[in-house]
Amino acid sequence: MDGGLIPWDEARVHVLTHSLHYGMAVFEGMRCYKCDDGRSAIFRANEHIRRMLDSAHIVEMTIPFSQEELVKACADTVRVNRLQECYIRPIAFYGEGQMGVSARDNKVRVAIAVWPWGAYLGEDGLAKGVRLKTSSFVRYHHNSLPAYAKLSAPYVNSALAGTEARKLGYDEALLLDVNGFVAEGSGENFFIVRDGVVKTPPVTSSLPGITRDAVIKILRDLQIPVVEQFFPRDAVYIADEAFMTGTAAEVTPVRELDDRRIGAGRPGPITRNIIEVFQAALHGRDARYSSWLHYV
Ligand code: PPE
Repeated sequence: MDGGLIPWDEARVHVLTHSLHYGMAVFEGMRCYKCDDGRSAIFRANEHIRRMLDSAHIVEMTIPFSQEELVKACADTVRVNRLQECYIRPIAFYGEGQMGVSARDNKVRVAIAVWPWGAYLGEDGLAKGVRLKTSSFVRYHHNSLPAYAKLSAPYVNSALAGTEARKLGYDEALLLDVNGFVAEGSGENFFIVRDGVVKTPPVTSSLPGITRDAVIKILRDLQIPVVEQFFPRDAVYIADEAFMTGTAAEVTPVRELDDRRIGAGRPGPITRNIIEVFQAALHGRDARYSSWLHYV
């Protein structure tokens, strides 16, 4: 925290921490995996930290550490906690001092926490596919909140959608954008497959996911056509396959939207193919993707 390693219980902040009140914080989520050779590696650490610095730049927050220092600090935090596999959460936020929405002179604090985190949408969902509900909450327009910045405040939109879907008995929400096109899940990007072509919405009302980017690269390497295109919810109803991507969710198959079965109602061949290659990449089994691994 703020450049030093401190015990978990001492990682505290004041109640007047500015970002706690107004949501102006930038963060990341990464995963560290135990590779087949026994070493642990953070997946695409540099890309995640670059996005964190981009997020800070978008909201004019100055993070007092370089990309290199932040990547090293993430690896150090994993190492001292002796975790072979874990989730990594770096966050930069304004500390206490001035109050008021636009106060910007407070110290920028930076913390990195690590902990073991299992299947985001459940082991069952990962194996058999999850059930989604189109959300009554619309994904915010990029002129209201920047789409490319991973900020804390917009997660209220995600939390409202995610909680609503779970209360209704579904595994996760699917949010539409202000034009009514499919945007993303509360914490995942979204893809469909029909007639062998994979489609995902362009990132205007969704996070430019690093897992999304990895999956697009894998699809191109598999010579499976993939296009970025807007589509309405009914395109999902009639899709052959659908899946979600994210650091926490990895590649999670989707078996239903709004009670309509998608394809055969179980993970389809293209989804399974992607999962296999993605898992090989994460665990250092595929040399094509070795540059994605940052060994701790
Ligand atoms: N969209 C949203 C809204 C999102 O939160 C994430 C990640 C993604 C897309 C996928 O991005 P990427 O991880 O770079 O592939 N969500 C993170 C937070 C989850 C949480 O509940 O906290 C994550 O997966 O780590």
